[in-house]
Amino acid sequence: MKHLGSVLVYLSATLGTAAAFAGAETGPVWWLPPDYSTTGHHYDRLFNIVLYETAVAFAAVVIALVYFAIRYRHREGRRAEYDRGDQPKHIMITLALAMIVFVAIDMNIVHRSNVSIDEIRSGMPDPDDGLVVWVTGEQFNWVVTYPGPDGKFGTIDDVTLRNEMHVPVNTKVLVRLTSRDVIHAFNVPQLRVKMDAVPGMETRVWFEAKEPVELELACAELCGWGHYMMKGRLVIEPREDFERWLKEQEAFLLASSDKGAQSDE
Ligand SMILES: [Cu+2]
Repeated sequence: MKHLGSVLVYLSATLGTAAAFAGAETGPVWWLPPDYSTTGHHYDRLFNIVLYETAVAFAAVVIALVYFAIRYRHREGRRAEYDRGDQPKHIMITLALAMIVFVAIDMNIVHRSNVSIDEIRSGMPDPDDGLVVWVTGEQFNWVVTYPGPDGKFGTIDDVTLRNEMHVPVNTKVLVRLTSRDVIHAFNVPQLRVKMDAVPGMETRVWFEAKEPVELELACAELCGWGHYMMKGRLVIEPREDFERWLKEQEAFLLASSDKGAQSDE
């Protein structure tokens, strides 16, 4: 029984340190890609919390293991004794340790994830306001659709592009996702955005970029032999540039459909 107290103090102290450390605001870490989004810091913070807490718990376990291995090593004249570990004090130690890990690590992470997810979900723009883009995954392209001049999807003036997406900076963008064949995943690491595109249903994800930049739009779901080359260009640009670009696409579409109509005559 005499070690129970010291073991518990040791574990609560190390895990308490971990929790305090992980609670601190953490800046960008060199192994994470730069974050251009307004919500990315939530994910980075959770990533760091999980990393630090599990690292400290791992260190605590290894240090305890090495300590006991040395403390109770073989010595002349000392006999090893077999211990079934089923006495009340053993069960108490085990339960107490499990409770400390559960409360200090698991519940802490679950609580912080819920707070962050609630905050990100509550920021999701309404389809009626802000920019809405339909993105459809297909083997092996991202098909990007804008509603065109009439502002409605599914009409003749929709602007559809393959593997090219433009959005204005400092604007909430709602991405409505679906897939034509298998499950794909819309992924832009630098915006901390990842959402499955599932055939037969719509999923939604939103982001707001803080600065103009050109990024790669990846597929994060192994979707077939061409998965490796399924990528698009995501251009985040000032609002004027975005509007000019969209006008150009609409004009091009109009001109080509006019030509098509003339050649039919
Ligand atoms: Cu894919």
